[in-house]
Amino acid sequence: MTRVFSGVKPTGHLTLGNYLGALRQWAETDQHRADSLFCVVDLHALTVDHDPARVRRLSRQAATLLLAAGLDPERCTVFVQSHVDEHARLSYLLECVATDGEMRRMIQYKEKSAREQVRGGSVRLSLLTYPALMAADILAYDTDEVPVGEDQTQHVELARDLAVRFNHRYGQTFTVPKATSPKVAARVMNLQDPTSKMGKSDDTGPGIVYLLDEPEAVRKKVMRAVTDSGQDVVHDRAARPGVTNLLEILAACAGGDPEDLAASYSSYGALKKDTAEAVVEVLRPVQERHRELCADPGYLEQVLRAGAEKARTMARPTVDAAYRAIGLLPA
Ligand code: AQP
Repeated sequence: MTRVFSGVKPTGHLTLGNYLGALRQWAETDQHRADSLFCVVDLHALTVDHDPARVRRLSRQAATLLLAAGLDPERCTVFVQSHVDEHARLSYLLECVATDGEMRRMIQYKEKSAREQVRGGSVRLSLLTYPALMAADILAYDTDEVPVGEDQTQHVELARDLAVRFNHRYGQTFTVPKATSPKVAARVMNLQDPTSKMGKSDDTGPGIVYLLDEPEAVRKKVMRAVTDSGQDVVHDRAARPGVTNLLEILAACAGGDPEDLAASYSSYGALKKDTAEAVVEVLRPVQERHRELCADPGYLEQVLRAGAEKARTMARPTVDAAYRAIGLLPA
């Protein structure tokens, strides 16, 4: 059976981008067709300036939202990365296989290190080595497929390269994974700056729809979305990024093809109104389920404990095999 692994970082409140680009596909498709694991990758949240209490709070919230989005612990394994030591153990071995150059080439490293410097902070070494930990997350589970939004495909490519290199040097150890992304909304853009990704740790609040935003807040944000000069509704990411983003969001939420939808609108106002309502409707069941889950925190604890136990059992043989293959004495 195909093995699927993916995760979400508790660096901020989860966004519509996280949902349409990743979570929804995990819940609606992946958990039904594959042996799948989904993880709150909390160690990754320590790669940038962080407040410990906030990371704890966001980790709990992200785990709750994974379940609220429809992940069923009877069908898939839901857990927290730091509860399974194998991730960190394997990450070190992969740092010994990766090169400094390939880490520095990662777009996310370039963007986030530049942002840290603008904020006057220093860049943590873990931000540079983050893709080795992400590769460990994936490779520890003999993963075949990694469903992610477009922004993460470069990191999955690197995990592939590291798996191939390790196998070639030290003998067949890892399954070589590949990234999969949804057909529409694989890259939801910021409503106020549609040339930038809608990112959960960005500062531009009005351009970001959060999964737990009230319907009125969602409507306001979508109605105030930056559109392009010109009046006609055209799907063209390069020339009309604002309108194209709305069309992609509408298509992802209400169904249909973004280019076909473009032909059915003659004004930005109507497009915004329909998009806002479609987003509100998509978020409604997630928010309802989130409320129910918050009323029973013991259930989440139980799911995460059982998930970590299962994940540990799955990861240990592969990580132990990697330790032996690379030349370390068995304990
Ligand atoms: N805007 C987006 N459009 C489509 N997919 C997206 N994803 C993130 N933003 C968008 C996908 O959501 C999954 C979980 O993301 P992550 O927690 O790994 O964080 P990220 O990819 O680094 O992006 P974020 O959410 O914006 O976080 P920050 O601001 O901390 O970088 C991934 O599959 C991702 O592709």
